[in-house]
Amino acid sequence: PVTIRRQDYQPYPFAVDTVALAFDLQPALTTVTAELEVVRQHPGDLVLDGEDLELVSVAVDGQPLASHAYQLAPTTLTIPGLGERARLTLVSRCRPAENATLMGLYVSNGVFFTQCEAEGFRRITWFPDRPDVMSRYTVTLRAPKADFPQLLSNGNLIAQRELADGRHEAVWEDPFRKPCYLFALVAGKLAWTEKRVRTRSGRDVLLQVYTDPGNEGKTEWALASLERSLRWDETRFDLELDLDRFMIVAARDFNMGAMENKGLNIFNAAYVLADPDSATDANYSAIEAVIGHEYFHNWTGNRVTCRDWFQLSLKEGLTVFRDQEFTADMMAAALADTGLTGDALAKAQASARTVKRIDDVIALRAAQFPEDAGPMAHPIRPESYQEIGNFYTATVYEKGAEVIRMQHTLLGEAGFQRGMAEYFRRHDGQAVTCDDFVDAMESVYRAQHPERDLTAFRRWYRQAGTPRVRVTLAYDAQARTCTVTLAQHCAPVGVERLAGDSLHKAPVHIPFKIGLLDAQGHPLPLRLSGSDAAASDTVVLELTEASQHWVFTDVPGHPVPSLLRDFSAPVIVEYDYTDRDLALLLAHDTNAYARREAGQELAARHILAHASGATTPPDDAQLVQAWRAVLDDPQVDPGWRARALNLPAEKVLAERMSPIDPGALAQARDLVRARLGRDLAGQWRAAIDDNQTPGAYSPDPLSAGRRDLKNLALSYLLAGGDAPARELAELQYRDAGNMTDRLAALAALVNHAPGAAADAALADFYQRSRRDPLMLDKWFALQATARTTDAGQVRKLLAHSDFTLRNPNRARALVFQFCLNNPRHFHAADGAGYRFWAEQVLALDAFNPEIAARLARGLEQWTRYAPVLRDAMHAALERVRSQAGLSRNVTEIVSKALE
Ligand code: HT7
Ligand code: ZN
Repeated sequence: PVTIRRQDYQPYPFAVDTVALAFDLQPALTTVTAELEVVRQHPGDLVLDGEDLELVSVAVDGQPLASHAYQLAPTTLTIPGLGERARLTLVSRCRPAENATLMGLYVSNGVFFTQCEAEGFRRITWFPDRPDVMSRYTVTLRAPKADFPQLLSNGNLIAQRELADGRHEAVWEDPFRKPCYLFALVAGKLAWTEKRVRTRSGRDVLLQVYTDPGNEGKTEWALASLERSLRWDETRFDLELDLDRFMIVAARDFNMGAMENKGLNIFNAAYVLADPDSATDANYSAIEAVIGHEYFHNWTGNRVTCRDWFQLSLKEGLTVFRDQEFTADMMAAALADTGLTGDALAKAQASARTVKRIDDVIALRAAQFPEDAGPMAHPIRPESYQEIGNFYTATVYEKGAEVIRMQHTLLGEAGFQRGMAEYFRRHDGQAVTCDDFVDAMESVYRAQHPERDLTAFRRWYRQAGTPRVRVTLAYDAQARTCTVTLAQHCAPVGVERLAGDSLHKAPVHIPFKIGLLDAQGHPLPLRLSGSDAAASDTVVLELTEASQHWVFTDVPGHPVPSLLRDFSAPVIVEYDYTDRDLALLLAHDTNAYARREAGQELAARHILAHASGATTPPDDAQLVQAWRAVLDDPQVDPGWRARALNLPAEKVLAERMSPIDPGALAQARDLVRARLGRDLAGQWRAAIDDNQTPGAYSPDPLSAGRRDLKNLALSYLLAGGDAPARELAELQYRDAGNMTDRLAALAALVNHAPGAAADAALADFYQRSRRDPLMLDKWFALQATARTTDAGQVRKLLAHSDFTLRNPNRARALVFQFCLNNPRHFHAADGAGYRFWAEQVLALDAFNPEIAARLARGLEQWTRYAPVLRDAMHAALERVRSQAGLSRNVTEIVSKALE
């Protein structure tokens, strides 16, 4: 496979000013006529990309070209000898109904959809398929009206007419220049809901959400989320919708979450459709986040796009940061409608923001930290790739968002918004680089701090790996000072290891938020020696060198530090806390993020000690006591409490185990959970009683937090073997007024009380789900991750009449959930899980390489496991690698894993 390198970027020799596309849509064979106005910018041939296309004809300025006047290779069409300007007409054919890759033009449930990012447009027509070629598009769609009554594309509908033979035509014009990856069309039978709203500047715009007929009743939340997104971008970022019409269409078959095509977002139906009976609190929240994310791309991604795909984090990291902030603001805003006022409201809002931050960090640590330590490790701006589809990663997205968040921390909200305004002032309408973004931010940062710059900060874009920050405290009782030293280090990761000693990683700029507590847990006012800033209980230390120290004055006794508050940087902190320190922080830290973190560290120590089979097992009474204190604290809100009392995920714990022994880890976690369940049974019961949410369902964070806590309590009780709790779970399953409670009760029964009642509930859930694919996905996923489901049982589910590997959501629900989220059985010592994995990777790769490659990543950490598992994983990886005709996507993943 060819490796593409960032440093090899060359501008395209031509601008493509206008693109006129005409589609004769037929599922079996669609004809596309593309007319391109090209203008020379640099010397060179015109090379167009194309994949799985049948070329019908080529003409230049209306004159057909004979076949010897161009060169047709498997994936390129070269037209040499063009002058300054030319009008190209290219006619090609593709086969949408046969297209199972779900890239380019495809048919799902009888509806035509497109997916062009990253390189799908080349499956629709011959074109320079790269983001720095930006053009104005006019699109004509023709199709039989009875089967395809709605014909949608980007921008504004400018004409519609009936044609002969029952066909009709629609013409769309997008007023904005765009790269081809933002092109979209949808054609089919669709139902929709809509709302007209007025933008801040007084323009009336139409918001629409389309879905398969019969499901329009489930689009209310999506439409409301879209309107909230529009308002939020106006108020927080001063960015207004630039179109007259903004459409979202739900697709049942979709490779990812959603796609931000200009004015015509296409979404995985899982991120559009919701009602209380079929969607959980997590679904509601994810829908709002993804709708926000795609909407925010309209500016960060579409108005200003990427010069090349190495710059992907320019739009993705920034847009994830924006969607995270949107969700936090929406959670805070929703609390204002729950009857809370004054201080109580302010406290609940602060807590909701922390809960959001905790959830984002949990996701980062579970997915990105392992990625950053494995064979696919890459900087947020990768240096090379073989297949760009493999680089839509947690690093580019979530670590990318952390890198933006750090700039926000360094500049402050007002400074960051000034930087954003400067970025748009400089680059609106352009395809740019990550450096261009940091340049805009740096212009503000330097104005704020003339003696500083972002030189060290820029290294976050070039260096892979998670830095470790070692913290040491030196207390001087006589001088009443406490010296805090921070030292950073980042080990070589991924391909860097091949460079050995020659690799030098320079220090990065780390905003490190810190507080100090006294021995009773009170916050200490912080005064930094040499600074005239007023004392405060939190400061951000800016670490830019390998090691630096800061002296705090007037410190009355040896403090307990509260470190990396709010997770102010994507790093791993090393500090020698005692268990008592951790219990103190969990009981008293005023920073709710760091407070929870202390409890998680304490729990991790207990679980890891059990998993290591230590000769003197830890005394879990101490952990029980710390958990009891949180349960008994009347001050804290239920959503935070649920996050604080949940045990660290196995994936996160595995990062700290060497070699990883998933069986021992699962057992140890079970043991600790059962102990907490038993010893705190009274508290868990009280938590259930106190956190009922009667009345109409609302996904607001207070109600959702109560359900989180109540359902966590239920699972602890069942895990502890509490007999009456089984009945409680059965009743909750039967009487639940919403999907969150019903699914939680079912999960608790299946996982902690398997038997006739659990089986009956599972069967009942299946009956309720039969006509709703998203509910069926939940039914499959719950079983795929169950404590009792091994590879044999998954195979049985694979044969179920409702299972199909062709639908990505269904494949993710069963196959991915088992391989990625059921470590206990996936890593069975007999290797059955790995053999299953290899079969499924190969089966998927035969028709959908993007999805296959995501599953292929399931074994990339193989070298870190205990020897028996490692050997079996190695064999499975070799089996996949040796398959003839393997896609470029899967080849890149397995060969890097085996390197
Ligand atoms: N920008 C979108 C990326 C995307 C995608 C990439 C590869 C294959 C299929 C895809 N569907 C969507 C999603 C986003 O980040 O908003
Ligand atoms: Zn995105």
